[in-house]
Amino acid sequence: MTGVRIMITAVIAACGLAGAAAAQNFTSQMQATGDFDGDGLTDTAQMVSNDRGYHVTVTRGAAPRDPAVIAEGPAERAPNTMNVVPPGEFRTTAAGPGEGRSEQIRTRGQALIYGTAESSSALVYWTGDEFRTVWLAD
Ligand SMILES: [Ca+2]
Repeated sequence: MTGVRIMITAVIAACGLAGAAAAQNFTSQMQATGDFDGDGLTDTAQMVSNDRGYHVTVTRGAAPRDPAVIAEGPAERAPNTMNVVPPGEFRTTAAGPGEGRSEQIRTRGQALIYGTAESSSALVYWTGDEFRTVWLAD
């Protein structure tokens, strides 16, 4: 009897898990850390997506309860790359969303580049007061 009861319990548990998995939205996540604002504290960039959409946030080590929302959008446009890059010069594209002109940007600290591997990429860098996002030329 004990063996039968254990087996029934196992079947019920398996059905419960399958139902829970089917009801849950698919979620993916990427994370990268660096010192994006140059204050010596580790900052964390995170991209979370599910079937309702995605968002990218950067949380400064100095303000752990106040993440900055960098980007949001539909799930099908969710970024699939996220990298920390050292200080350098970057050329923005005039074709991306925003001001519609190309610009040369010199970053003073670590920055974040996220995007889709086969398409667009965005640079996120600290201006001294806030995070700014620009679209990069290929
Ligand atoms: Ca920092």
